[in-house]
Amino acid sequence: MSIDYAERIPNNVDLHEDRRLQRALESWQPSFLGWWQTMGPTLPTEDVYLRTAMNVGREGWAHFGHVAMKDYRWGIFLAERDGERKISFGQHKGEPAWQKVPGEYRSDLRRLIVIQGDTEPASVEQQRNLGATAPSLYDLRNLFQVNVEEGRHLWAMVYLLHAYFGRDGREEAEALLLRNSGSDDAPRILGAFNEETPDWLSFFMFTYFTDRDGKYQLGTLKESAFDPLSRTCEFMLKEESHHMFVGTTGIDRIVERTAQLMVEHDTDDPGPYGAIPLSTIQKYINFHYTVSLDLFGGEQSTNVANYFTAGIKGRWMEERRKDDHTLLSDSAVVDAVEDGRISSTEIPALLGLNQDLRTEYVADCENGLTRWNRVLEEAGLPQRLALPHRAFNRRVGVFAGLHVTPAGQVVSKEEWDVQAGQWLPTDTDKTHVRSLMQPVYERGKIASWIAPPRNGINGKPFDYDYVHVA
Ligand code: BYC
Repeated sequence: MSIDYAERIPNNVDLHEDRRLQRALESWQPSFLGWWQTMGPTLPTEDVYLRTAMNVGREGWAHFGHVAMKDYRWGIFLAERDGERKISFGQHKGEPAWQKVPGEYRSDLRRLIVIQGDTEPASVEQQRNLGATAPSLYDLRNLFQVNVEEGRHLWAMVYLLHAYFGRDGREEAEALLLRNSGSDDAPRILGAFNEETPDWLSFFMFTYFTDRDGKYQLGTLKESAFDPLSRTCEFMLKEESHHMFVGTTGIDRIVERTAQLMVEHDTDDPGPYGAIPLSTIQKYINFHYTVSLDLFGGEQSTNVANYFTAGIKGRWMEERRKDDHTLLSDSAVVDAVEDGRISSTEIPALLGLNQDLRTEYVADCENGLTRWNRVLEEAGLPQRLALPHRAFNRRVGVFAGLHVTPAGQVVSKEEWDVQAGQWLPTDTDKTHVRSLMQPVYERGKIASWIAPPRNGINGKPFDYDYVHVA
């Protein structure tokens, strides 16, 4: 399954054997490159130490080297095909996985692929100006690595649209480059992808919380009966883990630096010493976690029940679940709101699958909090960070419209409005964070508000020339 780099579009799907498809994708390629030039990273660079996929096998799949970003070889890489693969859930359980799109599921599958595809370029757009304020060359390189791979993930979805959905697939592929994050006229589809990522604290929170939604959604699409989608997602997940590593260790290093300055100056407010106060970090957690919870859709969803029954979207770790994988007679308890109070209700399990996935995600998010609190504990500090209640600050699902504190108490709108500034980043918090965002492009140097990483990339030291800024 090695990748053919002699082709104009690197791929491991024998693209040259289907001239029509190859031509269609080659005609989309300039649109993609045009989008990258106008909506991609704004900082001019000569080259960046990037990894490029070489094969999709388990070990040593990537090559590292300095590359001019516009010459990055975006391509189409699917995980290896298992010719024996069977559908593992839903009404087609036990049947061979589909190599083509069944007519009756065409529009649902296209919708899921378009939603997934839409998030990828959206995140590049959100992050496009961050290069101007990078805390180190190491971090700058990681930002660009994330950006080029999100670009590749767009290619992954565009390949599926072109190869399996005919003319409307090609139209959707064009439209993916026409919607833009935060645009009034043509915004991105999901809420979190229209929010700003104006500073590096937001970037690390985004890669921790929002990329992690990506991990879970891709994990469910990897279970799909539509085999090309499954294989695409399997390889995307491999790339995705670096993005979450960037988020996790980015926040580790911010908390470490904050704790260090709090101890050194014996203060709760290390802001004047060039750090980000814990209270601000907590507010950013509150914001990014809750907008990411919205990405799981409603607690009760007929869409998700239909996707599961059809076999097009499974559950996280479907094959490890100890049930019949059809869920026809199972029930689940999901969140509800009754007379303005948070409660729960029992519903058919199929309708509750968005919350099933959200629950897996929440448990995973907790791991970060444990890590960051360990950093505080090791510094001898009594403060702790926490995830807010899942009903706090929600716009999608049963909690939308309810006013709930981070501790989970329902309050009036007036009370919520008075206190919101203690829970979510205020203009003052954002201004302080932005004031710290001074670029550091010198090898081996780092900004005041973040600790250096423990290790460099691919065995290189921290002071390696990861990026040559133009
Ligand atoms: N914003 O039945 P419901 C990633 C709509 S991130 C706006 O509860 P469903 C990445 C919904 O469309 C992963 N609208 O929703 C991360 C529906 O509309 P219709 C991206 C929303 O369909 C970082 C209505 O509300 N992938 O990869 O069960 C960097 C009723 O909703 C939202 C996916 O999301 C929202 N947040 O679940 C780069 C996977 N939520 O039908 C990349 C594909 C719901 O009434 N998507 N609505 O017009 C899906 O599986 C599902 O569409 C969703 C929603 C989970 C998003």
